Amino acid sequence: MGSTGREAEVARADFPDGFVFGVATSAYQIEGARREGGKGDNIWDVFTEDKERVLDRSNGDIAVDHYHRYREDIELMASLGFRAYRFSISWARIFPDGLGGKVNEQGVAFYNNLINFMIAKGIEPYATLYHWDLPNNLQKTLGGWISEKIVDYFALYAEACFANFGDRVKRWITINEPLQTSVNAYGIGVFAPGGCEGETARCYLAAHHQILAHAAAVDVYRRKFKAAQGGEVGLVVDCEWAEPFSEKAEDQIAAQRRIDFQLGWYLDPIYFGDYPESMRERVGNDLPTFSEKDKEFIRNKIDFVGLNHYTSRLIAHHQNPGDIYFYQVQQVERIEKWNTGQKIGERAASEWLFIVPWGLHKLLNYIAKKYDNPPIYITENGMDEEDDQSATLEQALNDTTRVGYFKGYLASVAQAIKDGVDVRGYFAWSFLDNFEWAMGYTKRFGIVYVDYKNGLARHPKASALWFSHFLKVIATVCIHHNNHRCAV
Ligand code: GBH
Repeated sequence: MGSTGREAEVARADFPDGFVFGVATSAYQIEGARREGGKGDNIWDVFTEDKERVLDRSNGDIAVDHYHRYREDIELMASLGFRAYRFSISWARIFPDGLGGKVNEQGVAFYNNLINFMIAKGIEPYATLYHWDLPNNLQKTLGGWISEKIVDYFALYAEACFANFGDRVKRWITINEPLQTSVNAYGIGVFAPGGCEGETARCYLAAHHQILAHAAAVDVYRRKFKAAQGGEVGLVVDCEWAEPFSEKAEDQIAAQRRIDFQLGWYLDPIYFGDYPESMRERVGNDLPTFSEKDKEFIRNKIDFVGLNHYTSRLIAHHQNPGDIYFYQVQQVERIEKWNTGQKIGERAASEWLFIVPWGLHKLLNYIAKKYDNPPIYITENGMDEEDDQSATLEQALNDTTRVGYFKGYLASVAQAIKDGVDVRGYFAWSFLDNFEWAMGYTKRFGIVYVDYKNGLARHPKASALWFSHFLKVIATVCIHHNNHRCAV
């Protein structure tokens, strides 16, 4: 299928020797074991107790049971040829009440086992500290990311992780997609802890404190761990490419504004010391201000940009857009088709996900130009299919559209590298089918199929096998030519 008509061709040799290929997951989406190992409740545990919150009324209590099956999962990952794994640490396993008083040794032991096993199998750990699963106690007692106090609690948690795992983990990500926590969690409320309709200021506060918390964690790392451990700390932002709907100046400006409200919101403060001007203009007093001290503190507190990217949209200027206040503030309209009726790309299962490989090429060039060519890791990229209860296993494993998706997007990354963009790695989302937040288990993002009806058995899909082939071709060639540059 594929949106470009003809499928892109791409090979491992189109990427530099040291380029990292991995897969990504997050704790709440795969681990399960909600009440095991001394873990405390997090906001998703509590949010999903209200069955109406999730499309299939499910939750992550068991998820895909990775907590008990991590060895099998890592072995499969290694056998497919992946050499890096981006996973997230569950805050409430380390500090069950979030307060940072005393680490939960069982939680530390779980991640020690996971990391040690990974390394034994030749897989480099990329650890995310926060992928949306805030200890519920911090929500209950402080209001979570709405409170400025969260910054100190996050720094304590980050420090505990650096201290316990940093001898082996050299690539850290502080926060996954702060945009989603701001807009979908504290703003609109489709994600935990659930929002508060009408109180738009909440989402800007949640963003503000995430930026400060990120910087505080990087600060701890640089002061106390960097010299001995020698690792790097980045932030993962998510951004769609915003393609102007027309040549009209107002559409061009709207598309830029859309990127400001997704990417600039988080990266501008860190690289330039303040929010984008377009946000200040539109949001006004709801947008918090950074003190001079804050500005100084957050400036350049980042070693690499992690980019989660899935899709692109046509963006037009709009005077009176739809019903969601966040877009009212932006005053942009997101469109799926050009005037010709041609769609921007085929749709995946999720309503928001169109297959637009060229959008990634444009976005990577945009980031390089805007932020002075920082090191970039693509920390998530992928697509989903519907959980089809009537499909046979054989049909479910034959994910040819996803193979086309990866080929197209990887070719786009290779092109950006040729343009001079400093992209260092790529992680497919996701290794396993998993709990897709408000969509529950109705959407499957995995390159490995999880059979929910038969003991959660894992079966690699065609895309996993395609990746395996893609990754191993060069290894064979290198060994053959005894080319030391390629020897890993
Ligand atoms: C990523 O977010 C997440 O990091 C990851 O955990 C997740 O599994 C993956 O995407 C796939 O979704 O239509 O109102 O439900 C990507 C950004 C944020 C895009 C939520 C889609 C859906 C909002 N996504 N958004 S809604």
